[in-house]
Amino acid sequence: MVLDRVTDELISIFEDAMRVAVLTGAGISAESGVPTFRGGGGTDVWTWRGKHITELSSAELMATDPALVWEWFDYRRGMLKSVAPNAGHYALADWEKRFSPFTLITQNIDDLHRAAGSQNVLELHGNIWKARCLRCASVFDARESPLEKNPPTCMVCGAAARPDVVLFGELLPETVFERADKAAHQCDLFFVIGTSAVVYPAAGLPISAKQCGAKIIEVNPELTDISMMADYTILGKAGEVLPRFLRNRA
Ligand code: BJW
Ligand code: ZN
Repeated sequence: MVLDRVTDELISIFEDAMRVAVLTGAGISAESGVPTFRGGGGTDVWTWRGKHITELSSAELMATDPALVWEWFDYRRGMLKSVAPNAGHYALADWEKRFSPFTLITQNIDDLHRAAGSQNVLELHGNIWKARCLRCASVFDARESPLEKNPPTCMVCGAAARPDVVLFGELLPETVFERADKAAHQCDLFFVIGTSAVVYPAAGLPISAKQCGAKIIEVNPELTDISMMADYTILGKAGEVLPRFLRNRA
């Protein structure tokens, strides 16, 4: 069912839910001024030096030109350091206090959920403010922007490091995905927020949840591949729609 607002029926479903899982994508950060990857909702598509995201954020480019990959991420870090969470991020941080279990799964690497106060965030595609050593695999905070040295070096062994993000053609962190998949299988309400739902395996999570009997609520200004199977699609912006689930905040 496609809706243009949060109805009383939806609020009842929300209030009666026991186990809630949420998958977010780039759209939730759009109202903070972060461009999405594939556009939608009137937001700009990310382009950089005329190259496409599948080329820039790829395992292949990491293997052939790691300095360029760092430049691309350095450019994005420069943009992200001045953005703040929006009402959508803050609403989800409130939801976390209300449900147990509550699982927040994000494809975003921008750290804005944590900045909004969410305590437990499953970052499927990593975190742009972390680096991973190419030799010893240590993961460490790398918040310096712009980078002083390209590539940054490992704080443990001194070898070159890479951004701790999951590029196209790379595997997701196994334990993180397992926890997300478990939550999708066990929840009774699953929200899909601000994602075009075309990148796998993340896009498979709402499908698993549906197969296990969960209700699916999508929040997106546009219809997506998930809309056909969602029980409800609310056509709207995350920052406007999500706070409305908490009656006293509407
Ligand atoms: C709003 C809004 C507002 C706007 N409010 N909403 C099956 C078939 C074919 C291919 C594959 C397959 N399974 C796997 C693959 C390969 C590939 C894949 O899925 N490709 C597809 C494109 C077809 N997957 C992978 O490579 C993954 N790895 C993998 O599967 O490993 C196994 C393997 C190993 C070796 C070879 C092959 C497979 C890894 C994928 C990692 C993706 N990483 C990226 C980059 C991260 C680093 C970086 O940031 O640079 O993650 S890609 C990019 O897309 C980024 C995002 O997290 C991800 C998802 O995008 P998202 O969040 O959905 O954003 P958009 O822009 O697409 O959508 C925004 C939405 O917001 C829109 O709908 C708007 O309408 C909406 N919106 N304003 C609410 N205010
Ligand atoms: Zn190291």
